[in-house]
Amino acid sequence: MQILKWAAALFFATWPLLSSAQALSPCPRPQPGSIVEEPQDLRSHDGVLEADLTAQNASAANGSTLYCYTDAAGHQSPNLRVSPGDLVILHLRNALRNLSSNNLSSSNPNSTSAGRTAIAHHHTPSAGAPSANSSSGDPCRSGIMSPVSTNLHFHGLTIPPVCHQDDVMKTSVQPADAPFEYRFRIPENEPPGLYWYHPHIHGFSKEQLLGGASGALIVEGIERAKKATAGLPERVFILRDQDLLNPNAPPAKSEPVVPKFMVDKDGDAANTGTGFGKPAKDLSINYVPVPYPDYTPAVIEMKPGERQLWRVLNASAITYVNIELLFGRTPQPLGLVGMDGVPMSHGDTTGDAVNWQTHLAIPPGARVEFIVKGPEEGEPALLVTKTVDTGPGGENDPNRMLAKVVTSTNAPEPRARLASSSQPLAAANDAWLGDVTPVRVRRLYFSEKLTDPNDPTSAIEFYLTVDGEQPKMFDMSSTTPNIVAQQGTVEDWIIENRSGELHDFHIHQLHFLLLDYMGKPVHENFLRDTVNVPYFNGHTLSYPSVRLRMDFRDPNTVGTFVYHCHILEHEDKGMMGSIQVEAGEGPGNRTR
Ligand SMILES: [Cu+2]
Repeated sequence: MQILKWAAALFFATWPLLSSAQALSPCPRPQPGSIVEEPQDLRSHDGVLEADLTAQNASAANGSTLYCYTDAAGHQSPNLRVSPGDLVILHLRNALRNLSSNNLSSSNPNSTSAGRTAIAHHHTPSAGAPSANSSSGDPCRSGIMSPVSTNLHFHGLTIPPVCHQDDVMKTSVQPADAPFEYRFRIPENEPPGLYWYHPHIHGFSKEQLLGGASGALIVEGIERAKKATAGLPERVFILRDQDLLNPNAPPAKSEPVVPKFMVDKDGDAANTGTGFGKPAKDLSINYVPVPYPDYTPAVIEMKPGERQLWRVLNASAITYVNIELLFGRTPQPLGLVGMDGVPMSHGDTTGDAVNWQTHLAIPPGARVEFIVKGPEEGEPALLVTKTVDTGPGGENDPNRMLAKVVTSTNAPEPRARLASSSQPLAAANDAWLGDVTPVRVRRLYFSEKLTDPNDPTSAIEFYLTVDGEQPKMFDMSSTTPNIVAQQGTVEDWIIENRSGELHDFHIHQLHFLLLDYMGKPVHENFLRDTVNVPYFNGHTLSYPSVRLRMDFRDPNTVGTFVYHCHILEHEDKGMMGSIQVEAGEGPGNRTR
């Protein structure tokens, strides 16, 4: 009997090989259909959150590279939970390995296949190509952008764009470097909500994010801004995209339409315009993959009829989502209370306002926080994403399931619960952004160009250009910012899309107010840090555009940072610009 047990143990330990390799991987991933577990919480104590984060990678069975962060206990991509005023100290260790057999096909942006183009990876042309063992010298000045380089961007936080805080232009940590210290203070006026961290290595952002290098950062206290959330259990759901697990499978027989398979200029499955067909990427929810073609849903457990706050981050590299919660076939009301880390809405002095929606579009990089009520026991419930029209040049983001919500009175309690009563959040000191007169209007535009206009298969370049300037791929080594602005001011930026695919504008360090969408005022009473700019269909008299009021009033915006398309293969291939915000003269402004 004992021998049998031993034999069985040995058998299951070594077979199938895939599972044992998975278990040893620093970035293990659950099987499709698994229960959605939430990231571990790392909380601040006595005003300090100090943690180790190790950037890791591993080869996946399908040949792609997995990336993750692990904390000191080995937990993957933990939630960083902080309060305004807290000091954050992170020791970032680079344990990335050069998995070069994969890099040839998936990680090397210099590959000429599938429309990839050569880009500058280094600030100083004199420095040689980095190897896995090379140290950069000073990580603050390195600027090395390679598949094994890493750094951290804290998406949405208004913290200074300087080394050891939130600089991504020069900061780069190599595998041979000592652990690199991030040390910054969460501003006292940082709005409570969902932010996130991810590497920002220009040229390799897409591969690292697709591999899973991302995690949530939560600024506590949303219940102080939104009374309806007080006392609610809260959940953190991170949607990521990844290379298809079953790239050669035909669409499921249940699909009502089987559109022709086409490839776009990035080499991804092209938008079919039908809502069906092979997606450009698979999606996962908290690392549980939901693979094409069957989209076996993950499982979210909750108690029947329970109200919860769901914090959802789209950490995808290139995939748009548009989520719905269906009971049977009926979309349920989702009580939106926060967008891109900022509680909605301006003018809600009582904290009672909840913005009820039946679907929530989340571009890559964006976040939504909303109240849901669980289904009754036995009631079929599905979290799905509906198709997003990315344009004739865009990727295919079809309709698909993400997770089924399974209720039972025995469902485990969520790990975190919001405080049941709290001091209301102090009103903002600054005037509402919509009421401030902009000092100027700038016009920028997204565009794309084939390197050989006569060869539709030639490499494509991506641009984000200040109108009047020559379109150029972003050059990390350039010391001249594309835009210079003054701290203490606000500006209006009109962002046009002159290309045939959807782009996703994002700027570091600040939030903006969407004023006009496609030329029409939208009267939004909340802020964003990421916004869609619809594609040009070739027929309208003017290009599709958004008008944004950009907020440079906070002294923490002083410095040089970037704005870019958050479709990361566009950013990696040049769709980025830099802005220098010069210190203002107002009282209380720090000097640098
Ligand atoms: Cu784009």
